[in-house]
Amino acid sequence: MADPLIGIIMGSTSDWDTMRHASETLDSLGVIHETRVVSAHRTPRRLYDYAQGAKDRGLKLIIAGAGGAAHLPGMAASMTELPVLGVPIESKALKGMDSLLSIVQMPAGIPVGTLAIGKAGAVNAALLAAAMLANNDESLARRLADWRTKQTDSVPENPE
Ligand code: RP5
Repeated sequence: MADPLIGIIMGSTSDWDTMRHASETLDSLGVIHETRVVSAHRTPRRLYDYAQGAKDRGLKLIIAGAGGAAHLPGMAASMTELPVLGVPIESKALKGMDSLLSIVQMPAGIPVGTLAIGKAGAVNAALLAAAMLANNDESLARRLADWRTKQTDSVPENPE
């Protein structure tokens, strides 16, 4: 098995129901990745070790999902030069608006590419990550083009 190119991290096991869509999308594109639970506030040492070591381990990009006061993507981005894509998890109390605003409003200097709340964000994070890697990977570029063609072909012309 080749080394993973993308790390999918999330703040809690409860985020997996959303973040599995990122993982499944990468699987469908044949992009090798790893998945980890890494909490910014419950396991700060684990976050530090993960973010600091990510580039040296060969990862090219990190997808980070978190909910509520969602520090994980921004904190991860502060400790690695790798691109970080953030997925706001739909929280119970505020439907993910808290997650979205926590992730998207990074002060200038440490960027997090923020996606939509929930499943759409998880899927699109994977597609965006694949598109970024595809700039230097012709085989992946072809697989991504095929994925998009299949999606186009799956849309019926009539609603019923
Ligand atoms: C965040 O708190 C996680 O990303 C999760 O979305 C949220 C709730 O976590 P649990 O209480 O379900 O573990 O850190």
